[in-house]
Amino acid sequence: MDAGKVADANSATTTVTLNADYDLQANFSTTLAILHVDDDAPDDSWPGDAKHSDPEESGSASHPFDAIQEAIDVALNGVTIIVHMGIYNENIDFIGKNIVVSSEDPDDPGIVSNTIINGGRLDTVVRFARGETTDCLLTGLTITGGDAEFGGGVCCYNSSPTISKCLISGNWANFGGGIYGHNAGPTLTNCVLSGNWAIFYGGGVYNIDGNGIVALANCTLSGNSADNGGGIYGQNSDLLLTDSIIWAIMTMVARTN
Ligand SMILES: [Ca+2]
Ligand SMILES: [Ca+2]
Ligand SMILES: [Ca+2]
Repeated sequence: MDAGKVADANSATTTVTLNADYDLQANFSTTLAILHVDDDAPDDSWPGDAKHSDPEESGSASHPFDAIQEAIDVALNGVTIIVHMGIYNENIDFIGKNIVVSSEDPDDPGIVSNTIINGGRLDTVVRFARGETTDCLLTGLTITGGDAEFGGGVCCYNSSPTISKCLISGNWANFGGGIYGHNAGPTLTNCVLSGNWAIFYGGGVYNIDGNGIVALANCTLSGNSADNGGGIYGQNSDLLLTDSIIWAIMTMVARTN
């Protein structure tokens, strides 16, 4: 039985009658086209701690969520999530949604460097692993504090998101300190990847078995390091570099097998 098929999406309430024991799962989505996330909104009882929230939080401008993942979870495709300045201690997953997650102004470096997702060395900071397309956009945030086997800062698996105007810095991994792609074709424009580190391959970027072209345009990679491919390591993948700079502690290795 699929309760979603009997529910009226336009109704505030719905009734489901069960004639046996079932596990019920209800997925709630918002009707807002723009969602706001702010870690210190006026009605948030505990700024900086997403466990204690504004009781009326809805993602509206006046009652924003205090965690980015909360907004992603209720967003429909095409929604824009505005992340207001602050530090968000999260490991987020776009869960297949083609949405925009943006800081207040991706063109303002001061805002970008002060709108931070810190993965707390717990996992990948930002994950795209359910078929996100180029319509899925992450823009104007700082991604740091990642620590994972694959992709400390960003992990793209079976997906081709767009990442623009982000600072991806200080992330660790076994493979792909800054960004890891597998069967993926992410597009990076106007990004800075610095100070990321991988134990084995791809301090800045590691891409294996690419699906489409990994494209970097107007990006700067500096001070990334790894045993192999400090800047970028590609294996069985195509890389398109345009107007980008790679410098400091890097070796570029491309291998096809
Ligand atoms: Ca704020
Ligand atoms: Ca809070
Ligand atoms: Ca909350």
